[in-house]
Amino acid sequence: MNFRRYYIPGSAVFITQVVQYREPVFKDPKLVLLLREILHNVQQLHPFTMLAYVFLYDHFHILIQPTGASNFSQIMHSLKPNFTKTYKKTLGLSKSQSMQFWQKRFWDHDLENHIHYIHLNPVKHGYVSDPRNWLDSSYVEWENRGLYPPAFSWDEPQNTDWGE
Ligand code: NI
Repeated sequence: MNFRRYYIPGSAVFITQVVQYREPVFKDPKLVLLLREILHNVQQLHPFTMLAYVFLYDHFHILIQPTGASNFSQIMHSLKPNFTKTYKKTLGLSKSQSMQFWQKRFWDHDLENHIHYIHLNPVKHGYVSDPRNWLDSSYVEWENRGLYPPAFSWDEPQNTDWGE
């Protein structure tokens, strides 16, 4: 794939990453925690600001803004194998045992206004009817910043075929 398609240095990038075979592995809160930790570690190596995120059972969406020399493809190519390596370790598997944890590709969109899409995603996938009730997202943080007025209408954004 061509990572340079729409890439503008320093601009926010919307990324969707799906687990291989859509296994709902992130029903396990320990694995959500592990994903958060690995993201944090990757952030030390490849600085970025996490503008919005949501972790679902078999995929995640993040909106990140690289702030250093690394671009989003370097960030993802650090995140995916690092997560898999650590996950294998927790399972007691050796390094040589192969595991395809994530789907090979990820979707990226060099657009900035995807925060609503991210926060609405648990509703879209039928897990909750109110995005506030999905705790593994940045919804409440953005609500506290005043992004969402009390009568915010949760209509599905139009023209958003962004992968998942
Ligand atoms: Ni989704």
